[in-house]
Amino acid sequence: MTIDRPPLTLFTQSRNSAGERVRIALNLKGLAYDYVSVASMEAAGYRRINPQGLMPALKVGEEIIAQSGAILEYLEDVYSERPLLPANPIERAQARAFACLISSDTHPLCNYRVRKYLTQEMNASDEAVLAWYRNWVTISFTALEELLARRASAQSYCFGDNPGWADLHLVPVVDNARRFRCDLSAFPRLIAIEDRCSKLEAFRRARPEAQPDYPGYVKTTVSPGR
Ligand SMILES: N[C@@H](CCC(=O)N[C@@H](CS)C(=O)NCC(=O)O)C(=O)O
Repeated sequence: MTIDRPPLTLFTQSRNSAGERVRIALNLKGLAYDYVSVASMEAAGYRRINPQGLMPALKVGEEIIAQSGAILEYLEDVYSERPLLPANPIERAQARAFACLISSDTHPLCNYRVRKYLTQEMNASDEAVLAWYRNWVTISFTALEELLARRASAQSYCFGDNPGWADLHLVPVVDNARRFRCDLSAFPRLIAIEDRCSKLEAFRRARPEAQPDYPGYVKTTVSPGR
């Protein structure tokens, strides 16, 4: 069976951590794509692409896929030459579970629209919202750190010696935690992996400040990561 591989367009913006996951995946798989900044679009225009209005969305030929998890599954199915998931079924499931802890149980609680609701509708102070954010990060990172501690052998990345599914979820959430000045001192394994990933070109090219719509963006040639 021949699998169709139409051109890819990613609707995202620089500070879109779910979109950053997809940007890293595209880079790790060596896929070219067009970048469309949702910041440059009318809200109604983007809702015609993704009725939920959240980023990212991937246009594949004339079809749209929303939700970073669904986009990652699509890329993994169609561009399987450089897999992001481990080969072993148990490890695949564990890598997905690690990622879900971030994408399903952490990110939705800390998302901009949730923080905005707390402030604007619940009259929460900035300090209360910060405490809310740090609470969920600490709970999640404690579990993620323990998951890494329980691995049978030392590995360079979350699940194996190549960066993949779990790592591309980890890096943006750590970056956000730093922006909110969360105390990360209890999570040395997470930070060591995030540090290793951050030196790789695929991750560096996906960072917010490397995107053309980042405020003050300066186009530079990114040298290959170590
Ligand atoms: N579950 C969605 C989450 C998408 C999401 O929450 N995106 C955020 C940015 S990281 C967004 O569009 N936020 C806009 C807002 O909160 O108004 C996914 O994984 O794609």
